Amino acid sequence: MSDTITLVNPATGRAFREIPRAGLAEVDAAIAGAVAAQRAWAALAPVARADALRAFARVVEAHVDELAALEVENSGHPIGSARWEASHVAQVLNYYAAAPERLIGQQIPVAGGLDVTFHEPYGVVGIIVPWNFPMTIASWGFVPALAAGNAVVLKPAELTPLTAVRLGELALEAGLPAGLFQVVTGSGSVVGQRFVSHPDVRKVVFTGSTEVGTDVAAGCARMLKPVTLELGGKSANIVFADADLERAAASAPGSVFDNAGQDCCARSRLLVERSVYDRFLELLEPAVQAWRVGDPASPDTDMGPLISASHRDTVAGFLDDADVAFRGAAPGGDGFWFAPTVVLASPGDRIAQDEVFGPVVAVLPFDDEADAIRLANDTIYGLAGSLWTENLGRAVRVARGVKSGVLSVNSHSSVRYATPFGGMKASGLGRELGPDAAEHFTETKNVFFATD
Ligand code: TXE
Repeated sequence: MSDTITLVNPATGRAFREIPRAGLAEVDAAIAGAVAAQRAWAALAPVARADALRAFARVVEAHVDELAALEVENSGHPIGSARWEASHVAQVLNYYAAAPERLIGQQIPVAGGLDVTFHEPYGVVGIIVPWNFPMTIASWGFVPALAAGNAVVLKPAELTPLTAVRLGELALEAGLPAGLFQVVTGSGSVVGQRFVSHPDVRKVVFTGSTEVGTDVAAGCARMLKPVTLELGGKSANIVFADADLERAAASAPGSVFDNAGQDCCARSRLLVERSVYDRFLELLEPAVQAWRVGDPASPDTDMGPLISASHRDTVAGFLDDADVAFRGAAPGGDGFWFAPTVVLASPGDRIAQDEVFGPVVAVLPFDDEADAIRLANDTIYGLAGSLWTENLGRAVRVARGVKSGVLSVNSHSSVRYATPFGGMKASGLGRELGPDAAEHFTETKNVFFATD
């Protein structure tokens, strides 16, 4: 295996940078440094850790444009999205900067003494990040982990390491102690696996494919190591006949084509009540045509290229036997472009079951509320979903009936740092973000003080 990784700009297809591919010795050295740094970090006063995270947030805020430009070049994200992602990292830091002073245990009434609980950090946390949202997904792990008193070693995806590497440098610039937050670039089978097998990494957070995530969980089980998994999705966007159809159609392209569909929350199945199915497709077509695919550096762009040539081949393979209703436009040239595509599907079709991770939506009709819930639940996944209706009772019933971790009524919101995020079924284990995330990076210790 080469000792470097070649980075390619997905909008041009051209290689632009080599980065190191760490070997086992380097990973082990990073973990050893993290063990030492964690002891000192956990011993700091809570307010000192809070101040350090706030300082880190301010440095990230000052580098939003630089981080965004790196993501445009490395990942092909549209500049507007990339700026949002970089700002989001600063917001996550600000939000969890409150956590060190609020990791409040309990005082439990017992006979003969005083009983209290403490939220103890695990020690070193290993975080494995995919290529689709390199900055934001990294921050959902490393920020609450640090806030809870842990050290972090983080492995970005081979294809998209640049923003994570820069965040590691910015942490040092902000005054975080050396060794506390380290970014190690390399392959999943070496660096990622070492997080699983190394006894000093006491918790693993993995975001990526369901297949690899299952192996990571099995490896962590052998080490009795807790693991958080954020995996694939095949989320449904359910449109009832009583919905505001114009609004639902106008927002549908963004719900699945954002980030070129390379989003675990992509609403890649569009379930439409049969009585408005034809009308809805008529409204959807102009919205898809208006979706602007092009140069990610342009502020007018809605969607950039796919991440790699091989991923484009995989996405294209889904159209081999598909019934394409209509497509949007995409540029030609050497980038990994793919036009947004709307496919008519039946429930058992591969396009209606498997995660495409590209700008392809499968449209399926349903007959009534019960049928909509049944179809929405008819995949192995359960990450996100949306439903559109003006009927409040129906909104409540369907939101409770769909087995997904994150649902949204009359909108497509999935991620807010203040609310919990994560999947059911094959979409994952555990939750990130929200008020409790820092606690998820601690274990409870119970201490009894005898008074008699
Ligand atoms: O994911 P992998 P890939 C889905 C999506 C995509 C497919 C493949 O359908 O097309 O997965 O993407 C590290 N031990 N999603 O190949 O391989 C790897 O280096 C430890 C959906 O990129 O799962 C990278 O850092 N780590 C998903 C991370 O795991 C290992 C987001 C993810 O890589 C490892 C990404 C190993 N044995 C992909 N092998 C979503 N829904 O958000 C690899 N890695």
